[in-house]
Amino acid sequence: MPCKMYSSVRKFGTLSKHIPSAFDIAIVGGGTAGMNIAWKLGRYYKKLNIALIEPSLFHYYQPMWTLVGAGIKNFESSVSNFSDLTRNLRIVKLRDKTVEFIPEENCIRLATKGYLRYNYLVVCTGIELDFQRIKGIDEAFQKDNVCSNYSPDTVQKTWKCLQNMESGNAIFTFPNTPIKCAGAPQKIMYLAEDYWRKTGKRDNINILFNSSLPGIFSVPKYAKSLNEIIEKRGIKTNFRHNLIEIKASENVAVFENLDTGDKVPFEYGMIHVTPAQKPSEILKPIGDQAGFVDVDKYTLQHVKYPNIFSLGDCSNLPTSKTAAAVASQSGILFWNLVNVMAGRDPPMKYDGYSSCPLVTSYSKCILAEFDYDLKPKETFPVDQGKERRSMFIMKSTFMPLLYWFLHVTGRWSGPGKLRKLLRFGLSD
Ligand code: FAD
Ligand code: UQ1
Repeated sequence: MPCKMYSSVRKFGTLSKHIPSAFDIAIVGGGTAGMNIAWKLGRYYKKLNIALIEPSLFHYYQPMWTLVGAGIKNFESSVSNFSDLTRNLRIVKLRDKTVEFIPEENCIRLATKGYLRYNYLVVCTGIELDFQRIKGIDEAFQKDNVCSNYSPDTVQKTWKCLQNMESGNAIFTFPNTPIKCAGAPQKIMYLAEDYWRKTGKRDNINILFNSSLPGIFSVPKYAKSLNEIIEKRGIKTNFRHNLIEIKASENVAVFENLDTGDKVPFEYGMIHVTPAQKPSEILKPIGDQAGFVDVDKYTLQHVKYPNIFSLGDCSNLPTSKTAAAVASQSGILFWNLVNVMAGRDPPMKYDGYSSCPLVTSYSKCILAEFDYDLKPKETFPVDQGKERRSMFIMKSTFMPLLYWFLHVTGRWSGPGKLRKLLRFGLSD
């Protein structure tokens, strides 16, 4: 479908005295993906009229929350002001929420500023947390023994839960939907186990990983290592168990056995909740059946609207939803978008690269890296399936620096080049 250019758009007038209502490129969402893309485009295409639409005052480095929950980092180190990150970015920044996509008209509607017309659109609104699928969750969060690393409102409770826990069941859950960072629900469990062992409480605590999934991790190489750790450290797993209710007054969590349909109650001393997650309702006009933005898995271009691109957690790219995946996607999307704008075919193909630093203790980490085929695609010339101190230092010290100095300034597009350099001459 040919794109309607914005000469026909003048009737939309201006959003305000200084802001036009038509843009060469509109970027919806200024999180991990939007910030990187906005900087890439803003830095190299100064003549383009670009808008970045983001409602939040804050930008979160969510991968830090695993370490915040374990008391290793403070919450403040995971937050930056959106305005600080974009001060020198010479594009139009609109603090507003997109409430409607009208792709046939090359148009979006903003909650307060009205309609905005674009020639090209990049959609990166992330994935929404759906805590309300768990009956009783609001009352449960009032208690000291219920926490979640997944929300900025609850992540600081996790460390208190770990410290307060003395005995009984410590339950870590994994929901029955796609989630961001599929490793995060178990990383905090390994950290908790290490903490309770070091503080002499471990013998009184029974650790349970109650997951909707059928196994510990999707990539066989890393699943093998993780199963060995679980066995060695006496953690119990209940797969195909989905949390549906918390009875906070009784300290009971109810799980549905996804194979039999039975409702199974578990008493808990503490519970770490990973909520169900879903794409935003507003994505429907550009979404697939599940509601995620429907893009080609290699080019990141929309399958129906060629002037729309998407990346990150809101897209239907069939890989693990992580910041690491976003970084690799950002380079591909950038080159494909600018080529399509110049009338050429998208030249770059995304191979599904994603990565999950699986922190397994206060000093060790398995750095999982893999592609669409769930084949390891490791950056470093060592066996990354082993727990390593070097990888823990990479996760806790190097990655935050990389994120704040390279990623959110658009200078990082994943470890592809680093990998080529470090693994020169080595096979996969
Ligand atoms: P987000 O970064 O969530 O950004 C979405 C943005 O869109 C937000 O700023 C939001 O305000 C905005 N938005 C939403 N709706 C609208 C709208 N209607 N209009 C305009 N703007 C809108 N990844 C890793 O690589 N490594 C890790 O170790 C890791 N650990 C994690 C641990 C935890 C506990 C969590 C929660 C995540 C972790 N991740 C990790 C995952 C990573 O944070 C996400 O995959 C990544 O942030 C996705 O980027 P995104 O831009 O798609 O979404
Ligand atoms: C990465 O690129 C990234 O995004 C910025 C992450 O999120 C914080 C990661 O956790 C990882 C592991 C990568 C990949 C980078 C390297 C150096 C392997």
